[in-house]
Amino acid sequence: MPYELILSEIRGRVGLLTLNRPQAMNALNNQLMHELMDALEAYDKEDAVGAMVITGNEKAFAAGADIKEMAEQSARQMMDRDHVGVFGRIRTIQKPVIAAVSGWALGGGCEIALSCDMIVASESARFGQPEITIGVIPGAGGTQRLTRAVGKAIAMEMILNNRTLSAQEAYQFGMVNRLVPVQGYLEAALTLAEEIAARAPLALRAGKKMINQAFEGTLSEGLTAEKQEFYNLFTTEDQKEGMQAFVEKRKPEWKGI
Ligand code: CO8
Repeated sequence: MPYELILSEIRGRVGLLTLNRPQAMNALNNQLMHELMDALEAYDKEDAVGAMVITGNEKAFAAGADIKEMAEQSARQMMDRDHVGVFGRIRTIQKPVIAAVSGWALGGGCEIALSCDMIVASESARFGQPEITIGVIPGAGGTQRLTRAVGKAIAMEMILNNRTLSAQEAYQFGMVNRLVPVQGYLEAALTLAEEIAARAPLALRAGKKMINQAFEGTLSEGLTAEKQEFYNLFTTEDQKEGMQAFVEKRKPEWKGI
């Protein structure tokens, strides 16, 4: 696929997407965001891919939305071009997505990481929502997802006073799954993604959907939906295969049906 600002490749069963605007700290301009979302959606439909990893480079995952592109925009222009809506496409991805973060994950960069299902961080990662310093607030879920991820007190400090979190702090606050030395963070994310990609595809999709529902909805709605998803999985061949394989003491072979 002819992308200019991202790199995309399949490694094993993992679709690896690398933000590739290093001269601008991977600032997320409109073109880059469209390419990223197009590539994620393509891998979501691709049978050879079971999970995705989004990464940047050692210095920057992404330093936020492209300020130079936004600086002169009117509210009307921002709405017409739906700058925020393109970030929202990540929510529709059904396969697991892992962010492999090193260096700066600021503003929209932090929001992309928070929109992923898991975060693997290098020891040099730094997370922040510095929008207050340029006269705005996070617009791609930061006020909502960050607050759920790290709690109200820390989110307030980050969003109202530009506190950045070190990788260690983000790990302690439960925002990050794995904390890894810089030279190993991408491999760690790819290994985690490969492990997940080898699991039963329909159960993966149902599990992701239900956890996201827990994040967004009420407990009673979530419990009702979970029960339905659980029963639905008994219509699949993979459920029969998984349980039969356990009984026969062998490894299951998933078909995704
Ligand atoms: N936008 C545009 N260009 C950027 C951005 C950015 N967000 N970040 C860095 N760059 C550019 C710099 O302008 C510079 O370009 P040039 O060489 O042409 O001057 C180049 O990248 C290298 O950057 P620095 O020289 O500044 O590198 P430093 O190592 O000194 O500093 C920092 C790195 C700390 C990351 C610094 O660049 C910085 O503070 N960047 C801005 C961070 C920021 O404020 N991010 C929030 C942006 S707003 C946002 O994300 C809102 C999202 C809302 C939803 C989406 C709607 C579209």
